[in-house]
Amino acid sequence: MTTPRLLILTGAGISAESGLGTFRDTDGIWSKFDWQKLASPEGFAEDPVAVHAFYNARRAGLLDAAPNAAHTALALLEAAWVRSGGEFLLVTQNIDDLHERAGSERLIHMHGELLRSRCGACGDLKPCRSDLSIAMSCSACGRDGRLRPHVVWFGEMPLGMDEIFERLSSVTHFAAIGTSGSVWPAAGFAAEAARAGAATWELSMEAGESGHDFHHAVYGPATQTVPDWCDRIIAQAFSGR
Ligand code: BJW
Repeated sequence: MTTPRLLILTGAGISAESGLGTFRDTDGIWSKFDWQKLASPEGFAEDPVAVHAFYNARRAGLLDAAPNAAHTALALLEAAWVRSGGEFLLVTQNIDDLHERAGSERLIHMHGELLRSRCGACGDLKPCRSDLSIAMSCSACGRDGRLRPHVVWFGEMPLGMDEIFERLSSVTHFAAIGTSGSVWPAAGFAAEAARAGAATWELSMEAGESGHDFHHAVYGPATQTVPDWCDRIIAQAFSGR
């Protein structure tokens, strides 16, 4: 019998009810801030002070936030899925740590992590829970002014792509939760999973840009839809085993 292999992709919508902003909703982050200035290597080169201020404010907001029922349901699903003999991977586009705080363990942050800094000169990664500034030096290489948030900006290569595409080539179940499907390469994951023969679900407030790649859709706030969906998917995947 085939081993059930589940890959879940999450986006900003799963953390919306924890008080963290989404990007492309009407009042989303990109309606108030210019991504070209704040989320691109060119923007950082031009005005690092503005970029640090943007991420420092979001880091402070994250430290005040807490995981919600959807994060918790995914952590419980992972534990149950693995205990039942299945393979599980959670890929998040989010730079927050709410999945970890809820208990998720098999997790890739494909767009990086807000609570880490990276040295643009030597690549050194460090935990980071307070403000970054251009006045700081790297404790590994000593260079001044090169620390940046460990996040993936437009035009940069997302993280963990080899493992993600390898897993997508053999998944049996795929779900995208709280993402608009407008940013690549994540926007292509559902089609990739469907090509591998997986059953695919979209859980969001409304159909995203890659809505046609999903076999099933569940619309509504993640804290309401995700816990129920987790119960259903595990019962379905392991029934009769
Ligand atoms: C709820 C809810 C609730 C609300 N419950 N749901 C032209 C064509 C195609 C591609 C390109 C192109 N030009 C450039 C590109 C590539 C580019 C790209 O995709 N651009 C598009 C915008 C066109 N991509 C890149 O540059 C990426 N790198 C890359 O492609 O490298 C080359 C490569 C080649 C081959 C293989 C691999 C790589 C890098 C992308 C980096 C994205 N960075 C950001 C910022 C990160 C740091 C930060 O947080 O500041 O990542 S942008 C932003 O968007 C952030 C997010 O992770 C990402 C996705 O957003 P997400 O999560 O989907 O949020 P929203 O707001 O869009 O959607 C929220 C959803 O939730 C909505 O649907 C709501 O309805 C729903 N929702 N409340 C459930 N309560």
